[in-house]
Amino acid sequence: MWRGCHQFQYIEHGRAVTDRIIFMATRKPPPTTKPIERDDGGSVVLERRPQRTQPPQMYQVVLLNDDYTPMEFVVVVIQEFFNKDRETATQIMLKIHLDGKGVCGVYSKDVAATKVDQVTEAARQAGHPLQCVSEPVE
Ligand code: TYC
Repeated sequence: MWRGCHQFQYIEHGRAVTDRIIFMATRKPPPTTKPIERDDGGSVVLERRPQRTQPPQMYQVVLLNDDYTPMEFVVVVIQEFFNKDRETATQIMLKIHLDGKGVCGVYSKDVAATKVDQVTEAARQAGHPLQCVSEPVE
C-alpha cells in the first residue's frame, strides 16, 4: 500500500493553519508535474508533463449483409438497438445491402459486446441469419 501526504498552509482569522490530507493507493501515481524549481529571481516554475493515460479503445458494431434477412427487420434492429431514426436506419441498411457491411454505432468494449449479443439474439429468435460483430476502431 502506498501512502501519500499533501500539506497545506494558509492564514485563517489571522492565524497560520496547517491541514494535511493523507491518502492511500495500491501504487504510487505517476507525477503530472516536475518538482518545483527556482529560477534566479526565486519565482516558482512548474512544468506540466504530457498526460500518459490514453483514451479507452472504442469498438464499432457492424452488421453484415446476407441474402435472407428481410430489409425491414434490419431497419427495425438498427432503430431499436442503435437508437437511429427510421430514415438513418434505412440509409445504413441500404449501405450494408450494397457494400456487404456497415457501422451502426461506436461504443466502449462492454457496450459494443452487449449490442452484438442483443442483435444476435433478436435475429436468432426471429429465425434470420443476420450477423453482427464488433471491431476495434482504427
Ligand atoms: N440483403 C438483404 C435482402 O436483400 C437485406 C439485408 C440488409 C440483410 C442488411 C442483412 O445486414 C443486412 N433482403
